Amino acid sequence: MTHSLYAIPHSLYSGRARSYLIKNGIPFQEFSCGHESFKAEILPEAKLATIPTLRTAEGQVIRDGAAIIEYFEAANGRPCRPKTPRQQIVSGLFDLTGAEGLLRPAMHYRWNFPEENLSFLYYHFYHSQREHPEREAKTQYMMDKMRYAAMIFGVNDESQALVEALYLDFLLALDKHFELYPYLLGWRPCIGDFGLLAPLFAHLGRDPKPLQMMQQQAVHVYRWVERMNRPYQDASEHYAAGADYLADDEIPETLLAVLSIIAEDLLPETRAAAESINLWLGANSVASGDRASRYLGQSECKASFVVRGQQFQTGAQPYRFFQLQIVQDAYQARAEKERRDIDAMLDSCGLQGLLEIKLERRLEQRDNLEVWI
Ligand SMILES: N[C@@H](CCC(=O)N[C@@H](CS)C(=O)NCC(=O)O)C(=O)O
Repeated sequence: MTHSLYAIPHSLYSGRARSYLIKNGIPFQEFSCGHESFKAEILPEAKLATIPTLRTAEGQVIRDGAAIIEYFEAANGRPCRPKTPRQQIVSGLFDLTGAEGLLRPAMHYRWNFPEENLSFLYYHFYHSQREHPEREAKTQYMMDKMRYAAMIFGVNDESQALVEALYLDFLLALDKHFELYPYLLGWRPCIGDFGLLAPLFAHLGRDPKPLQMMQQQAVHVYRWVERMNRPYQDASEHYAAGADYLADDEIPETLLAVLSIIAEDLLPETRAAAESINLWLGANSVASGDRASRYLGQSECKASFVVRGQQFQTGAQPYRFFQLQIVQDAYQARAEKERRDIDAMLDSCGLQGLLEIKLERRLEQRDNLEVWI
């Protein structure tokens, strides 16, 4: 019953799925996307050459980190989805933040510090391919492609200082939280922990420049990153550790403080991205089942917004709304009183209105692709 996870150590989204498998005791073996079976056997079913992609022990191919997690969650009684209303929403918001909201600092701290990072990155990009005549050229091509991605997410000479200031505020606030609790919602990880780990492991908690920052300025966050890659609770510094999520649907003040910082760019960026994609949907005839391209933001859909007086322009990605939809559906499924409690919590951390931002069309994952419905 061993599953095969196609992933590489320095891949952002791989860290999320890998950690889920480790924490849930799901046996797997990891293969590089450079492995010959990836192109020959996996790609025809995965449709896109992205990682993580899983081949289950039964032979089913699942592309996308969220879909891999959903596969096991649905099969096993949703062990990592908190049951209570506010905790369930907060878990979803951190999943969204990890998958989409922290790409700017992740890309910035990876690509804009070549002196510290370049040889480390070169090793990983080179070794994610097998031996072949164009290996060196392909390594440079892949590195250039990803370097360019940093700009698509809105990092440039003018915005860099603010990207750094926002990240540092976020990191220090998260550090205060993990000083009290080993996981976001208490004593065990939820879906939000796995999502948040995506940028905080492969990029911000592993590349030399941001790793040093994390170790020197946010040791509790560093420990959480470490712990998220270990099968046991790994919280020995918490001498009165519990075993479950916090009781009574509690969201600690320290976590609300983190969400307040996240809100500063998550909210205006999501609003601007929705406007841009909705304009595109209005101007293009999109049939039900058509693919929602992950490259829309690279050319056609841009989001312009201001954070702390700094203008940003970023690519507007449909995937953000696929993740947001999950949180919105969870909210809608709640009773009215519970929705009011959730609203009050979101208001208290500057996220009011986030759950009302919608695209004109819903998104769904079908046959390993995101499609418009
Ligand atoms: N929505 C996908 C995104 C996966 C993704 O973009 N993975 C990156 C590596 S971290 C990748 O494979 N990039 C290669 C490409 O886009 O061609 C997920 O969450 O798994």
